[in-house]
Amino acid sequence: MILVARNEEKLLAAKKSIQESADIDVKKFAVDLQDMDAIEKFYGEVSSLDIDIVINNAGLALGKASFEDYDFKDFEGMIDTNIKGFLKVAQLAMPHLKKHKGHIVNLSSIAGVEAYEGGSVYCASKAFVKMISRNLRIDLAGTGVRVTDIAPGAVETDFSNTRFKGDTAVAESVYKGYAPLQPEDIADCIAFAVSRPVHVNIDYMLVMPTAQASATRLVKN
Ligand code: 8X3
Repeated sequence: MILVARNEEKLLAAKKSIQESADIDVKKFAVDLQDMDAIEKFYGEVSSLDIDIVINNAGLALGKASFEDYDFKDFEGMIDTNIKGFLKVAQLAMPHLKKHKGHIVNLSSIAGVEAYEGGSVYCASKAFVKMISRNLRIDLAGTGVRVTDIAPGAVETDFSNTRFKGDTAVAESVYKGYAPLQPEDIADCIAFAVSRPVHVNIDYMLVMPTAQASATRLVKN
């Protein structure tokens, strides 16, 4: 298993935790997915390894202002990770995936199918992920490579801390008053998709907390 993220300490913790429950070799690479050269370097370093499944998970929301007032740097940050980094990871994975009849799992969002106030570029970037996933299915037809797009609703992660830039009160309020999804719930969906028999391709999964019925319809107590 190859772990890729920016934070060396978190990578080390994840590696340790995985190796406590599974007897597998875990390699870790500290890579900023906004850095296209760093992604190329990473793929160069793992070129001799057999990569058969890619979980293309990096993505973030920055801010939630109205379009007119949005900090353009935040637009760029989302585009750099959610679109450019996402594309680079996917494109450089192709030779590996074709060689092994592998599987790429892209993480989009409910935001990729529903617009909401303040969502502008975040929503558009997730619609991008959704459409590229559809296109990959078409382009890869006949290669044996599988493509899955998993679109989560509200998942309790660092997502809102990042979006609201350390305003913990606002960030925490996003997940209060109902049971949000946990990262493990989405990991279960990924595990389901990649463990189907090779003739089965799960194209798309939209997964929300039971208390969430749409991007903006959340029932809180
Ligand atoms: C994250 C979920 O509700 O901000 O993709 O769109 S939401």
